[in-house]
Amino acid sequence: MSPRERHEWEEELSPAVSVKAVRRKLGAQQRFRARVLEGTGKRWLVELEDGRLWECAVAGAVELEEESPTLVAVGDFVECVPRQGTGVSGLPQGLIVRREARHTKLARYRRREGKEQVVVSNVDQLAILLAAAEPRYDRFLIDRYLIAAEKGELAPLLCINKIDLGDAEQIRADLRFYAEVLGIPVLLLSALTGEGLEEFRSLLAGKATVLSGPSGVGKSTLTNLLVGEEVQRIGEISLKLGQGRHVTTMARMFRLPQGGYIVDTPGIRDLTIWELTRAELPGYFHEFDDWAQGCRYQPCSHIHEPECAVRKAVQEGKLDRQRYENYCRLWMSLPEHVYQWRGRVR
Ligand SMILES: Nc1nc2c(ncn2[C@@H]2O[C@H](COP(=O)(O)OP(=O)(O)OP(=O)(O)O)[C@@H](O)[C@H]2O)c(=O)[nH]1
Ligand SMILES: [Mg+2]
Ligand SMILES: [Zn+2]
Repeated sequence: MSPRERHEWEEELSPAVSVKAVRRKLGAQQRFRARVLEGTGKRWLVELEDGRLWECAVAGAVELEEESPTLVAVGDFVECVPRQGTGVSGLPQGLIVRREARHTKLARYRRREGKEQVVVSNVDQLAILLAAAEPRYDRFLIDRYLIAAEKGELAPLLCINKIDLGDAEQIRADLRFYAEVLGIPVLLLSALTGEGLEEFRSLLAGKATVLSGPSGVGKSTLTNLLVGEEVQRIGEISLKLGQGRHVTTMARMFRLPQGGYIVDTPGIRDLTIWELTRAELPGYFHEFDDWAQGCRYQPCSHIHEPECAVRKAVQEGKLDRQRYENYCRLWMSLPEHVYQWRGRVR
């Protein structure tokens, strides 16, 4: 493509043009359905249905089956048309012209930008990956992840890596509630000794799973083991902080040898749930359901109302105290009214 032609092409696809104009320009070209594996916002690696990889830019106007503040995310199913030449990666180039609706998502609320950010879409499971130590897991984070999973329609798995550094008995007891009351698989793993890896592999087979958790817990180490290749760089634990230093900087999706996909993601510092109000919160603490009917006030926030059956059950040791404390902490942090994204995509 000559520089002159390229210039015209870019102009045609600038954000100002309409979907119709792009259709007119590209109408005759065959479209290929593909899945987004990784990307930086400007350039996306996609896998075509026949397994070919393309490096894609996003067309100035993309047909969207469903709007979202996140135009394209890892896991999205898209339609692409070919472009001439090869990209910076050396792969054939393409252009994303359409994005399908997302069936599931792992998202978070970006306070700075004031909107929801989709980290990964269309996967089946969320493996909440934490560590027995360095850094030690925090149950408050688990409880927020479970809400994110339910909102995004992802099946949660609770994985505690680095069990070689912790007391397995004590951790199992601490997390018994999740397995026994909520029925969530709890896996104790060690990428170092291989403990728990067979069970983990069997839960991942044939499914698409996103690994998410704080920096330094071993997401990339486990990804390499599961993929069977050194596809991801591993970080060192900072001695001073006892945690990782955000080695992984973007979400990347890989095929698993036993079928299915795994998505390695950057470590999170904090997880803020998107579009969640105080009034909705009790609905995510399912163990409260049976007790809540006995509260004097309906609805009851289980925080300050008199004759609250949930609080009574906590006092009597019939409900998990730590869960209730996390509920209160989360309730305090939430707005009365829901944040609503009302913008348009271009
Ligand atoms: N003792 C022990 N160390 C582990 C285990 N798994 C990973 N590590 C170490 O933990 C450190 C961080 O591992 P990474 O895989 O880079 O962690 P990450 O979760 O990908 O971190 P970010 O990319 O920053 O989010 C490395 O030094 C690993 O060697 C384990 O099971 N036991
Ligand atoms: Mg990593
Ligand atoms: Zn109550």
